[in-house]
Amino acid sequence: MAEEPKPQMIREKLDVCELDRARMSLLNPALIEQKKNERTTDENAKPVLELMMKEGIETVWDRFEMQQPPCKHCENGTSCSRCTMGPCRIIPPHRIRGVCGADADLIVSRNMLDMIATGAAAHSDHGRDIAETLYLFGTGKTKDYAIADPEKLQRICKEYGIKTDGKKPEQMAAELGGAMLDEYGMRKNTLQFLNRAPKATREIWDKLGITPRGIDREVVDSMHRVQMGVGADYVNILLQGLRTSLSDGWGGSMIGTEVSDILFGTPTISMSKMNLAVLKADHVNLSVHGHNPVLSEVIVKAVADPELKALALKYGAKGINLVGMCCTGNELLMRKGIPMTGNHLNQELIIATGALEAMVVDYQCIFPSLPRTASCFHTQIISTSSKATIPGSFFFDFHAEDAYLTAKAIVRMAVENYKNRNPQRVLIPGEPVPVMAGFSNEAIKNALGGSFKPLIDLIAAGKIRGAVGIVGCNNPHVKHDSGHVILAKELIKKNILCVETGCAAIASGKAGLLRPEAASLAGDNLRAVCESLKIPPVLHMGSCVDNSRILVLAAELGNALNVPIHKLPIAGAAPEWYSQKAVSIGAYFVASGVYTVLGVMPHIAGSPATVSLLTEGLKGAVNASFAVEPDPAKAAVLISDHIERKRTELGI
Ligand code: SF4
Ligand code: MSK
Repeated sequence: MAEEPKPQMIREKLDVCELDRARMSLLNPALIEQKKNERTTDENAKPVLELMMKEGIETVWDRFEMQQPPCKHCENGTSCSRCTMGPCRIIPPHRIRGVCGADADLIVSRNMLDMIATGAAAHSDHGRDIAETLYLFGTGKTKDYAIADPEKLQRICKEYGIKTDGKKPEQMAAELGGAMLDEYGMRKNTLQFLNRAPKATREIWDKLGITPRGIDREVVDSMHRVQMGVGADYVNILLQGLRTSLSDGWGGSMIGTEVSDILFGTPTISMSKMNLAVLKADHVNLSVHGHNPVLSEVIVKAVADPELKALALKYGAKGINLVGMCCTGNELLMRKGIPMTGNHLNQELIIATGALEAMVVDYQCIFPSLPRTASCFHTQIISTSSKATIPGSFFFDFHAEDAYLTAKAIVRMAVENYKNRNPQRVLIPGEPVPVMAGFSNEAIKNALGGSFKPLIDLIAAGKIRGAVGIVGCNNPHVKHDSGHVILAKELIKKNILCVETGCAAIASGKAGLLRPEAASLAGDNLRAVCESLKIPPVLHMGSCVDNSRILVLAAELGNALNVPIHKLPIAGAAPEWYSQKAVSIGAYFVASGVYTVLGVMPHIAGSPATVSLLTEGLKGAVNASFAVEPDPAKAAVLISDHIERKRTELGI
């Protein structure tokens, strides 16, 4: 029998707590009280944040303060360090070009394209890892996965033109996985899921020359264009940004979502719990953080392993409590109902509860600081991707081929670490909030009786004025969760349905908006709809890659009404975004025809031409644009006005 793998320590175990604390100035109680309330709206997070401030344990907010004021040139996007003739900054009136001659428009647009390509690469590489797992399962290289949704496997095979008659699931999986992996290069020169978009939307892309040709191809093309001395036209560069983002939304991310559903199950509506209080004082607590469900799904099985459960009892725990964080957490919450601890700005706080035995991370949105925070507690940080090794973490080189053995080894480490917990240091604040999650498009249709027609009828009748996708991260520029929660509350009051993903959905969950009872906060008409369907007015649709579900929803509404996406009474919003991935999401929303309001200004102000193109000029190209509005209440007005305009244009 194969042995469980042993972890490798990346660099060395960090013992930096006292050193780090010595750098922090201790705050007086009044200041701690003030900062706690300024930094977050998450009531369960506040006592933990207070403890960290009292003990001088650094958090993301401290580092944010230390970084102020930011470099003005970086903030405006007008600094460039792409080559060693620089670095260069644009400082009018004299320094208006870099050494190579690049002006502010070129520098800003190249920086923007770089962000989009980085975000698209991250999402799409995640999608590739999932498609590869499907392929490995199909070709018999791993026995640790199965097909959880055979109907979807058949359906997507048909979409890809793969015959299914008489074929075993393994064969279909191998052929579909292979066909999807082909879409990363340029052998096909097109992406299958683009065909889901309404014809009129696809014609806009074709006319503009932004139909993506291959997922990797667009990312590489973008990287080529940001090299010094390639293009000098900011419009051309930004249009490539749109094309690359479309290869993410309708390509890599959509593959990630659909194949995750095939392998792990298409989400169905179910209840769970959210916030730091889902940790249990008398259990081994193990958190999964990051984005990719390929490992975490197997950890779900390993925590149920009788041998490991018995081991937990032996160490004096009542059991093993698996909890989620950020989007890996969202993947497990959506499909398995695993409780969620919190979103992006909660990741250091969960360690400071003193009740976490292990934080298992895959990739994306993981603070490099986590092992430093963990050095003040007993938590072990366990990294699992060779793309994302983190100094101070224990590393397992995770592969789908021996997934279960690795998962068991990880859970065993967490269980064995329980004895190192100091009960005096445990602070699990308050009570968890119930949440209803699992709103895949399939689940929404089921709730509506089998199709989106009732939703379309409700929108046409004005009972629901429209729908808004609220997505994206947390960012210390914004009081934690406030942008998401205020925006969602304002919109539902106006009878606008909110569909959410990522950290936005977690913010709403912690604030109680994912409970059916939250219908009482909605306008009369939306409230009546939610009450009759027994659903909340804010629907949790999944992780960051699951923004592709929002695209599919928009496409299906457009196809049903026979209109391009830009004519629908819908919008997008990212009130607290921070990540390059969020820029790619925003870009594919806009490129698909969805007006999108950002709560945080991208680093583009140094090029008025770029600002004007993104907020106005794109209307003439893709019939949608970006807006920036940091005040979520004002953003709600912008969105509501947009939705009403679209309704009038549609004659409803
Ligand atoms: Fe300066 Fe041009 Fe080099 Fe950028 S690419 S660092 S602007 S010389
Ligand atoms: S985890 S990309 S902070 S949503 Fe997807 Fe949250 Fe943004 Fe990461």
